[in-house]
Amino acid sequence: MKNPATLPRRHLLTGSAAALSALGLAAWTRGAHAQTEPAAAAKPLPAYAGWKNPGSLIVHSSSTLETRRGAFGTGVVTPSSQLYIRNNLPAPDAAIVADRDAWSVSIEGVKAPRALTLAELRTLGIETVTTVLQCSGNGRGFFPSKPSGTPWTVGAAGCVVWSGVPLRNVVAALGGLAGGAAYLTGTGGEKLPEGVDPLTVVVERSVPIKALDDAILAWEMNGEPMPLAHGGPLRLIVPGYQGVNNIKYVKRVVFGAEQSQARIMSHGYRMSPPGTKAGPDQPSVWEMTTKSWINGPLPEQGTLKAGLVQVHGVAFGGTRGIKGVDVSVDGGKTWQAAQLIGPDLGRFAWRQFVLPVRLAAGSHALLSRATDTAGNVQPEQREENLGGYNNTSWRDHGVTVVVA
Ligand SMILES: Nc1nc2c(c(=O)[nH]1)N[C@H]1C(S)=C(S)[C@@H](COP(=O)(O)O)O[C@H]1N2
Ligand SMILES: [Mo]
Repeated sequence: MKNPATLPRRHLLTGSAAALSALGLAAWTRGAHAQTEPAAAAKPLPAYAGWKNPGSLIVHSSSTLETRRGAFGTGVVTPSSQLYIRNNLPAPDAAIVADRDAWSVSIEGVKAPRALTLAELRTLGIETVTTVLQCSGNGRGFFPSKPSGTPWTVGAAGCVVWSGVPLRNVVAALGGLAGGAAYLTGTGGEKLPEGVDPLTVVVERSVPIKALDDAILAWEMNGEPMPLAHGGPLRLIVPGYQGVNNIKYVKRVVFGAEQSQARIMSHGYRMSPPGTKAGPDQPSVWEMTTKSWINGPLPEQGTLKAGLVQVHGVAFGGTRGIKGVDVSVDGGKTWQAAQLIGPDLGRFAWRQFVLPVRLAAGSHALLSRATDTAGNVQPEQREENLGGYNNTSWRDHGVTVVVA
């Protein structure tokens, strides 16, 4: 990938997200599996993700790859080769994963602040947690208002197993919190373009301090060393929180009284109602809320044979587990309870569900509606907002199949 620092100043002066994604787009390189791609004018995988399975992914740009709905399958864990990618800045050079143990993260806002290497972190504890990683813009493609940003439908999400050290162990090893901490802030280790105010481009996010109970500094993903494309060597995982809060290549963690002043925190990723301006007074995208969708059968399978069909999909509740999922095969007129299929990998993971139904010839609108363990029911309508964030509408996520 081209180093942004070497790019013409003309681009850098704007410092806008559009200019940066233009930089990413210029960096197309043919991925390892590109030859096996269907003849369609699909964009090839970018080099840093060349190891992914191109048939399972929609390549929107070199920094936005979406899992195909039909690729989710019915196992709980999303294979790394099929997991979506979202980078706000070009991914760092692979040199940062050459010596993983040498990576260091500075911890501030504790009694004895200092930098720790990954080798040291490995001595402080190990925990494994399965979480839904979902971009807050997942489902943006269903907004009729066409908000700017990637028009993801359902595939900017996956269910992933992370291993690392609980952040609270690290805090304890450094003498405990210094006091007055209301937020936990993580900073990404990307090289920032020169000639722009770092605060306008740095990926730095704050979450409420209660997230410290579950947060981990992870060096493994789905049983392998954290891939560079997903934040290796080290990633901050905040279980149950929207994707952007899970900082890749994390190089700094601060416990403090204030939220980050970075633009991605103060103005980006805010739930701003139509007619307002995005800004610090609007709610930030933090905990995910209850959501589900159907992954099969799908219209792209063509006309289905009349008879028994297994309607299946995924459901999750952010920081809460799933109590149940109802499925409708008549556009929401009537609902039936689906079965949750195992294994249950905990409250931050998604559950797969299935409803066996007999479908007669005709067109059938299939819908799913999840309820979490706190009794929150997935809503029918999306919450309109400027950024197209947090679309959990069951109506939007339905599919229509034709049976003959
Ligand atoms: N350092 C860093 N962390 C980041 C980002 C980024 O651009 N840089 N993107 C965020 C966003 S918006 C999302 S949705 C997730 C995407 O994670 P993935 O690419 O591993 O799927 O990472 C988050 N963490
Ligand atoms: Mo995201």
